[in-house]
Amino acid sequence: MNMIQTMRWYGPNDIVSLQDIKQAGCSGVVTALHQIPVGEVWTLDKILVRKAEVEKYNMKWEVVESLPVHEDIKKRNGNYALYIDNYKTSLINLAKCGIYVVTYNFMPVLDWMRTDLMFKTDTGALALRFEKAAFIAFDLFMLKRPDAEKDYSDVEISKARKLFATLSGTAKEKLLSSCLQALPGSTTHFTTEMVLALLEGYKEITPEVLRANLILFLSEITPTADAYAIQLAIHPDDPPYPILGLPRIMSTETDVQAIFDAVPAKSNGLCFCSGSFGARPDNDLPGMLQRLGSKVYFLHLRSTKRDEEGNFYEANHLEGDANMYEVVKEVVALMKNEQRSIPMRPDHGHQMLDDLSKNPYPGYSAIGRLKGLAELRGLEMGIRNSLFRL
Ligand code: CS2
Ligand code: MN
Repeated sequence: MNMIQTMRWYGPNDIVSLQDIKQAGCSGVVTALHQIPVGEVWTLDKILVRKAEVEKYNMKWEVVESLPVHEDIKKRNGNYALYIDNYKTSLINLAKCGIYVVTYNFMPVLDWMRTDLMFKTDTGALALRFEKAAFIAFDLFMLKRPDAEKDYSDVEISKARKLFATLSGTAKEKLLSSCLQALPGSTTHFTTEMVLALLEGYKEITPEVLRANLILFLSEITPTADAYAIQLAIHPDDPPYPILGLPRIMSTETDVQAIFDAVPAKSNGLCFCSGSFGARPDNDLPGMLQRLGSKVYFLHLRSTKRDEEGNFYEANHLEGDANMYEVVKEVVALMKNEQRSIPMRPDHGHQMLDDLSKNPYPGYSAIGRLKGLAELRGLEMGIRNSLFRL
């Protein structure tokens, strides 16, 4: 039982080709039909076209990431009933095409948030970084979210103000464009007006309401998912705490357990992202794998380097604060105990070497991910051999 090695491919417009992914040693690909607007049905013909593209390179479309959840479902208003029906139809269509692992998230408005998409590490390679003071400066002085200052301490506000005063015009533009980066796989940006309007829609949605809406959504789709052997894999919040006053409900082990308890269907599972969970010091990554392992249907492996103030950057895959040796050891034990292979992908990678002159999707350049994948593959092989063969 091995980790099934995959990389994310953003489709025909991705500057990283299927050939590149094949050469990185992947047997499978993680992709999505990014061209279909959120909420619409993924039709059989469109799924089959994408599947055939992948199979031309002798790889399998292993995981869907993401089948996005419409904001109306998260808020449970507007056209949510139609979007849930559409979601079920898309799941059925995917299963009919032999694609069974489906990743999604329940983060309101935004997916992951970073303040710097080109943070220079000590080697000159570029990483994604979240700097708390910069984020607060964005929130208070650029987005100008109403009442935002209530969410921060005086010390935090004065730090953000000082930092903002030192930023050049270009640095301010960079900060704004990093924070307004739209969803992964899209090249468009939000505007501050758009974000403010979207935030307004969540005014009444407390974490309890959002959690209840997720539970209702799962109660509605899991009978279909179970009937078609689909494995749903929810991705944790990134960063794993509330931002911009939005509720976040998938940040800790307790959060995950609450959803598993409320909807015990087999199809209700987790995308274990060591990078997202690991940005919080109170998340015990190996322990989470021990306790939640049988529900882990997909793995995102990466590590972040945190500091006491809540800043973090994405470290090399085997470095940073996540103990990747322990994490992979738990995964190897889990796969052995349950006699199943779990798909994994290196989540993000540094922009380095020849990729520095290219313009990849943030976090998704070829060489940095190839390096991460190669290291993780070696780590897994070493652990497996030392545990089970020697
Ligand atoms: C991913 C997430 O790009 C990334 O960092 O880990 O954005 C993930 O694709 C989604 O949250 C899953 O729905
Ligand atoms: Mn992830």
